[in-house]
Amino acid sequence: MSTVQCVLAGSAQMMLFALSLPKESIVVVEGAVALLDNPLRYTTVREVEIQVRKLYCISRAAPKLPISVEDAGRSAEEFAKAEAKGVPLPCVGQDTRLDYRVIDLRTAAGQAVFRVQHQVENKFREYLSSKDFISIHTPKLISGSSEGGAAVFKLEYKNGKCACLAQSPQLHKQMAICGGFCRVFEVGSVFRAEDSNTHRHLCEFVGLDAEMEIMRHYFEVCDIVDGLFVELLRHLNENCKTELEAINRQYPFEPVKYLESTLRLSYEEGIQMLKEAGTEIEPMADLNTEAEKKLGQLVREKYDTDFFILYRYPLAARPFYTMPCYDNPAYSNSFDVFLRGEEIISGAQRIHEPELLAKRAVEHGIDKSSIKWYIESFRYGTPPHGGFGAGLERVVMLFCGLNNIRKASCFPRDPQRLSP
Ligand code: ATP
Ligand code: AMO
Repeated sequence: MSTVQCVLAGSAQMMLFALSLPKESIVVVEGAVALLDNPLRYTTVREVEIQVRKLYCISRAAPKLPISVEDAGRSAEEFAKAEAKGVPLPCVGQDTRLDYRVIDLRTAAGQAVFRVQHQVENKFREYLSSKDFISIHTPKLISGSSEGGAAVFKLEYKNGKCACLAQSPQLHKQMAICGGFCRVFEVGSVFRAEDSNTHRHLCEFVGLDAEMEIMRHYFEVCDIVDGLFVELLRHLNENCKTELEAINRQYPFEPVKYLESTLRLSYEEGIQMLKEAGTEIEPMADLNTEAEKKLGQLVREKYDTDFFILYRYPLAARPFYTMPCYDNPAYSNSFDVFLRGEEIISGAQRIHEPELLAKRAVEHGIDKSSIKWYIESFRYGTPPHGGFGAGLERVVMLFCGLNNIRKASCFPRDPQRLSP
């Protein structure tokens, strides 16, 4: 989207008509394009203006809009200047923006965030396709929970049956491997009923998932993540300069620091770094948000990167389908990936042995009859395999340094919001 100045060069009647048009009305103009001697500071097309001879209104906006694009799109610099002058500008709150999302999305930053998101999704597909992954589509209505836990939306299905909205494509992406596809990926909706009123949790998000056969070690999955994300970060920096500038004007952020070969730290090394920095930490539990942030900060100081892989998590902190480490089953063949001190990806090798899988499901309190079809799939011969899942909105939020995942979702769904 770009902005160009239009100068009315027609009749007085046309001027009056133009003045009667409310802001945000859709018009078609006809006129001459003129080169400008003094490029305009306030338009994005700076070299030219249109001298309008004819003006047609295609869609008239309401005379009074609930929020204005100008207010919703003010830059951090404008706010700072107004503050310094002692006349603070009105600030459009997050909920108001989301209530009137179609107006909020018209701001330069609103447009830019979703163009970046488009690039992330495209790169994910393109990179994995180039590595022989094929795209699949798994069902979103399933008979049991795919990640375990209570965070699942249940609904009435047909013939007295109850269905769950898939919390991830986990079970079916693994079953695609059982089905003889060596490498698959999916871009699809994921539903989580968790009551997480945080800056980084949604009830519905877009999952970027992949699953692959592995030959020797689950680091083969980490290698794919590494190659994909290093290429993605480079691609976004090179190809989204205008978008990143627009976002930066409204929501200032530092560019992401990353290494050409992604840093891999073991969970134990991570815990050690946290302990040495004086953070109290339970060594065999998952990292809480605060510990993740702290570790991100320590890694940045020591290794000069905002992007790293933390592997070999305690088994107790991982879902039931995660493969325990062969040398010490208290740990697992799993990893998380962090960007600016927050998790953007989870991945692991999976258990491909049905008895162990059933045992682990029961230990996690999962009714194994609800996922019998999944466990049975491993009785017919399955290669060792692993994969990973990222949240599209979370990747965009953290890459762009946004403070809230709702800014990276066109129409976010959270525990409080089911519309627009
Ligand atoms: P994953 O599902 O892979 O773990 P995630 O980033 O959503 O991905 P969670 O396990 O949901 O991770 O949460 C990680 C941490 O985030 C938790 O340990 C907790 O500290 C914090 N967290 C999650 N939900 C909430 C919440 N509703 N309120 C406050 N903090 C939360
Ligand atoms: P996990 O539950 O960690 O793993 O989810 C994978 C990634 O999805 C994103 N994410 C979310 N984004 C927005 N709102 C949420 N409520 C939310 N929850 C998770 C995060 C997270 O890293 N099946 C495994 C993946 C795998 O092992 O292949 C899974 O779903 O970016």
